[in-house]
Amino acid sequence: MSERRRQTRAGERAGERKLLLANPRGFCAGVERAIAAVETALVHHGAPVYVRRHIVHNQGVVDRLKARGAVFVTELAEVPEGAVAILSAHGVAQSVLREARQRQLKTLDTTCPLVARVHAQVLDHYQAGRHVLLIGHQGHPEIIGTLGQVPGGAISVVGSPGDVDGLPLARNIAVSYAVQTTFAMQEATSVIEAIRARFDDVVAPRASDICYASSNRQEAIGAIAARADHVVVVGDRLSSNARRLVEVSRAAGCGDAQLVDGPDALDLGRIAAARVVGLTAAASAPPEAIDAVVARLVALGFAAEELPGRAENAVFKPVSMTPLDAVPLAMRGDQVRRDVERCLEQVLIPGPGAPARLNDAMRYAVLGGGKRLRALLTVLVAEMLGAEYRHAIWAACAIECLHAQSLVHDDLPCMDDDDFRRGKPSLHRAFDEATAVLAGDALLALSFEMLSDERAHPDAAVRTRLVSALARTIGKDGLALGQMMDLYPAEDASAEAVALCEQLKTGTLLSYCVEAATLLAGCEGEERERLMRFSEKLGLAFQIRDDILDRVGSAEALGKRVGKDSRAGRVTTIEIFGLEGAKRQSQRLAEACLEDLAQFGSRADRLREIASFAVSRLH
Ligand code: GRG
Repeated sequence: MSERRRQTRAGERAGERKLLLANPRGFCAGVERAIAAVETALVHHGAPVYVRRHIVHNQGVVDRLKARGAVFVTELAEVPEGAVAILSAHGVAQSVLREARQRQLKTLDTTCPLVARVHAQVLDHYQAGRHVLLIGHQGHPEIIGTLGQVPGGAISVVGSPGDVDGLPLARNIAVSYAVQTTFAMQEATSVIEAIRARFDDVVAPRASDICYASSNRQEAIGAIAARADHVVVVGDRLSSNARRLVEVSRAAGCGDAQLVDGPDALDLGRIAAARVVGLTAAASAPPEAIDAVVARLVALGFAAEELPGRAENAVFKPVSMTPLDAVPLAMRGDQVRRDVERCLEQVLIPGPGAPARLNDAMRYAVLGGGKRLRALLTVLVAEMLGAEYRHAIWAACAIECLHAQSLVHDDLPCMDDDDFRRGKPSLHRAFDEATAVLAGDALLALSFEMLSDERAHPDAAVRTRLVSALARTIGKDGLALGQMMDLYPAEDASAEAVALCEQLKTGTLLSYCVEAATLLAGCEGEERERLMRFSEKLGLAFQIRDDILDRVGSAEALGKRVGKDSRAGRVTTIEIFGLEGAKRQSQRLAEACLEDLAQFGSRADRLREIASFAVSRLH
């Protein structure tokens, strides 16, 4: 013990008994947000609402919410179909979200935004081909949730430097690490050091994964514990961050520390001889429990003293009361666009030492633009059928690469000769024609490479079907043929020939989105047939709308030149049926889409929205 500390302790022993109150302590923004979500849901949706597992690790909080009408369950199977199900702040595996969707629950997700950030990073690293080392406590709900973001085996959980040394992994594999948000800072540091010593290629999180609340509470009690005879941590035994505060206190030099959930749990014998007691509280400990423990200690003769600490001003957006599956299509589209963008960013990282031009051109073509309608369609059908979201996003990215390729080649002077696309110069304008040809080729190759990768689906037979179906979609009887018919139309183009050309040129890729989703979900038979019929009509309706927009749309909204079809003398549905006739035709197709979806009930509501978007869109 240092001289200064010895003197301080002596001074404190001479005076009255002190209770040093650590700051910050108690609720964090993520816990407040999760509890408020249950309270608001009880008002908004009415009791009962079902909460999967402890909303936060505190029995007092759980009991209070139970008294107000919340029903706590262990698994979603216990929740009646169609009821409100609230997922805890610790986050859940993707399989839980899938189950919620399958059972048509009205799901509210209170996952702490800082945990959600870790989920997103883990997925990024997995998609970039890295093995993830997750520093945390095996079996904790947060770890189970994070593990469930990627396939089994893609993550190893390590809790100590010894765990790292024992990993059956080669030194030269690419790894990244992530940390449980409530882990102890010092322990994490030693595990990270072991990771850096054990592997050559290590990517760290962009910022510390340990959340601000855990770090601040650990730092504050660590400083007090050094001069306290005893530390009291208010919290629940189940709470990881509470237990870390006990460990940190001991590691900081305090001889004894106890974890209590309220005043009655205090072991007074262990405090009897203490002159200086430090007190902190877990991020899930409610204020009334903390106040009651402080009051009991003050009644025992301790003089309470608030110590200064870091100010906390984190505020999270409240949990939306709109169930996950009922968020507007536009918002769902935003999420898919974001996830597609992130995934493609990972896939298109330039190779080390390779000249950047080709990769730059591919990025120019595929990143940061487009409605991502094909991606959204793939994801929505996959979700409706119960496929995994990450597989759907991966396949959706492959499809977006292929789509970008077709746009790049379509814009070339030897094809449609367009110098503007997605609101910026076409690729051959921004680079040059040879680069545009090669970037298109490389995007085409990439789409197949992605579909044959395990990240598309763990079952090789499914991957083979994904690949061969795409080959059929774009080849001599698909996209390429449609483009050929467009470039070299028959002299006497009939309505059927025009419809076939439009169907092949545009509809086939939209159909492939649906087909890919059925393959990912293992959907066969009548359901699959109905969905494929829906996709064919959707594809044709979408292309007819494209023709209409080329005639009457705005170049600004579309991000491409308009009026090209008539200038090029192309025969489209408009030339056959007139503008109004084409509009009626696309409307009829959208209505027929709804008939194909009738059997799916409310599960297909999103697809109905897509059909109506396809024929009313302005861009
Ligand atoms: C793939 C082998 C192979 C050959 C390609 C060049 C070509 C042959 C085909 C061209 C197909 C093509 C570009 C059809 C037009 C489809 C269409 C309406 C595109 C516009 O789609 P949007 O509006 O675009 O969804 P964004 O930019 O929003 O993604």
